[in-house]
Amino acid sequence: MSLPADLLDRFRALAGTGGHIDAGADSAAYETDFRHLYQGRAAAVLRPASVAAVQAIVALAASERVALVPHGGNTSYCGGATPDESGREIVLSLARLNAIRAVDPVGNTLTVDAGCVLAAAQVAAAGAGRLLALSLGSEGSCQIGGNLSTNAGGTSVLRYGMMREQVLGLEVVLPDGRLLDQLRGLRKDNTGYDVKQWFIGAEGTLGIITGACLKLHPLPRAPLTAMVAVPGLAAAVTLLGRVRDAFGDAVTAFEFMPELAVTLALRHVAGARLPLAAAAPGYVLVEIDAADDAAGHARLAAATGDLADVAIAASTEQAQAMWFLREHVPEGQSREGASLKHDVSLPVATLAEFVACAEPRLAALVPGARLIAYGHVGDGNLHFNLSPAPGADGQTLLAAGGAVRRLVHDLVRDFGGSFSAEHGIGRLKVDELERYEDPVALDLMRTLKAALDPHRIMNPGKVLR
Ligand code: 2HG
Ligand code: ZN
Repeated sequence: MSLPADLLDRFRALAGTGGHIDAGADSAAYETDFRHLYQGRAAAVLRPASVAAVQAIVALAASERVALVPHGGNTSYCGGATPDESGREIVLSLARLNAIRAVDPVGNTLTVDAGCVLAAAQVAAAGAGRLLALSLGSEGSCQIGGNLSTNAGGTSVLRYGMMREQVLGLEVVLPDGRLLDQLRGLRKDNTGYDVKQWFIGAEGTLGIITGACLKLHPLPRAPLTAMVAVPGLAAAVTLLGRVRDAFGDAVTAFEFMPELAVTLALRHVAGARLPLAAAAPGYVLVEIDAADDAAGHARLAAATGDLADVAIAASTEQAQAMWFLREHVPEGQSREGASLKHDVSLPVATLAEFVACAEPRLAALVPGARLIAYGHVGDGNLHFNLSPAPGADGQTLLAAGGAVRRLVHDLVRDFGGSFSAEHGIGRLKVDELERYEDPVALDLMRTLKAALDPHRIMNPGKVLR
């Protein structure tokens, strides 16, 4: 049963002209996540074009107890923006709220609507000679509101931190329709509890972010981008230490890919190519600020030592090609067939030991399955993914998904790590949060949820049950 027709009419009127999509063929894209883990059904999709319209919609939803599912670029790995199967939830897309509100190159801030696509925000910052320091494979479609709501990570966390660290001010529509207006670019503002933090990483369960004031940084100058062949993950971690000894905080990215990750990208993604002389058990993609000169190259050569196969990008195009390969690892794996994904973080020094412990246990549970543990090694974050054995039926692997997840996440807990490094909880990891989160922290989360959203209209079933 959907919502009563007259109620839907009232919502549509609030969304304004061109501001709604009725349930049906056109709403399909909003009813499934991009991994196709979930197939929901929406009562309607609303696309308001002003903050006032978002407020009015939320106020009506609160009085009529209608659940809202905030929706950005739909790139969640955890089903965070997908409605449930009831047909009674309204998807609220922020896509039409996509203005660049202001760029301030003196205060080094960028103020944007939540529906602004990340790449557009990056371009606006670059236009003012500044860097917006969030970089993701999905930056051409993900939106700032989603980046904030999931506290997105990506490939420059090592230097600049996650999305939370880019935020100076926020504007949020609360679950009763009021507006929290903290859209300031102040670097210092010690006025009691920092309430805007509650909404970052809350995945739309406490309110709807409509605008943000973000930090800008100087544009990187003469970045050195290089790919280094390594014998494995342990060698990559050793190299990380050496590169950081040599260059300190100028290391902006340090990504690891095992051979299979690269093989699948090369196999399935047109335009992907390996810039090195030969295949190797693993590869590191490293980026270092202000190091693309003779002295920087010499220091990198000293840091890489015996690792002979090193390619330094000689042009922006070559650097982009290295990033293209890295960013298409997920596509290579998904085109290979079914996959199981885990997004874990661990103390960096234990990464290789963790994988060595997990591998034989996984081999016993899912014989022949291929491990692709890759990603943001500089941040201690591995995408600990599995693909079926060559030629094997993906269904067998997927059927073992629950047992594999338990094995991996229990081991992560034993190593003092996190089962969700950067992708968030969404709907996918609600059970995991209950199982692994500190009970006191969980209690605080539930207390906050009950206080801010007593009618549970904001993205129900995500993060908390
Ligand atoms: C990445 O780092 C994304 O490319 C995708 O976070 C991770 O494949 C994945 O699970
Ligand atoms: Zn990632």
